[in-house]
Amino acid sequence: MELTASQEFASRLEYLPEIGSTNTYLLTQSQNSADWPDFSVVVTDNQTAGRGRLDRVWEARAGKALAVSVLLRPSSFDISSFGWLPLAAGLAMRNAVASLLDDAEVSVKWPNDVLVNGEKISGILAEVLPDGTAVVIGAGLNLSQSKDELPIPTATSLLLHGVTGFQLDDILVRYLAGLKRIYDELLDLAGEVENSELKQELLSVSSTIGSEVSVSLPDGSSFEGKAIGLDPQGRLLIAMDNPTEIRAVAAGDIQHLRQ
Ligand code: BT5
Repeated sequence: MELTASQEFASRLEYLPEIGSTNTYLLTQSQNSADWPDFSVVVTDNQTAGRGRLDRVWEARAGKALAVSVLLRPSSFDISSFGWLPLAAGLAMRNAVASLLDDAEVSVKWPNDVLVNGEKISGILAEVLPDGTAVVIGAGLNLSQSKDELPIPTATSLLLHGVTGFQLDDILVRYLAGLKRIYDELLDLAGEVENSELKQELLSVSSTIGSEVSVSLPDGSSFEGKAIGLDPQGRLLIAMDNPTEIRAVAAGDIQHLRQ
């Protein structure tokens, strides 16, 4: 597979014709190994055992979806700011998708589902290496599945929005170039995103901020409120009915109730 344009942005780029999970592969390979520098990339168009957040499954058809994982070893900030990395990836994927579509609303649902006209086209899974110094950011993007080849009714693909005849390299380079630009900004900010233009950019593409939401936490509990912003670690801030109470959510699922 020719990935000449994408190669420019990766310190190391490995294309795998078939793999269970690009995240699992990169996590395993890069542990205790200097062979995988910052911004190493693993990519496939045939991921057979893709993983979602909270042990869910990410489904992909052979040759019809992109799976890409990027190893990030931030030099200027530590794990306390790692929450920004998956948000950065969501923004990069949102911009990549938006650059391919003319007439569609492309947004990010917190933390990092990319939605086209409200339907999910991409999901992102961030996993920290056991030593806490690096993160693998995996992104799945639906390319050419038809509606009945997608796992849920509210999923969509680039093909379903009229994008045809594309090369994997063309799609991948849009994502990697965007992620590199945003990651470099994060490095310059040393993870201090509060008061930055990057934070404004993240807020501007979010369909969650400003919405009434239902939040389901990993422990099974849930509550409702209004999503009002991001805290200094990238957690979602929810204003509760009680005007003095604001909750910060680090991990969980969001359902949009109404704008
Ligand atoms: C995600 O999880 O959306 C993160 C998906 C990350 C996949 C990438 S691919 C490269 C890397 N390697 C991996 O093994 N994983 C990463 P979550 O927010 O938990 O959403 C999962 C849910 O999305 C599932 O329970 C389904 O409802 C739905 N889903 C599964 N496959 C989908 C698809 N192809 N398109 C849209 N929705 C899907």
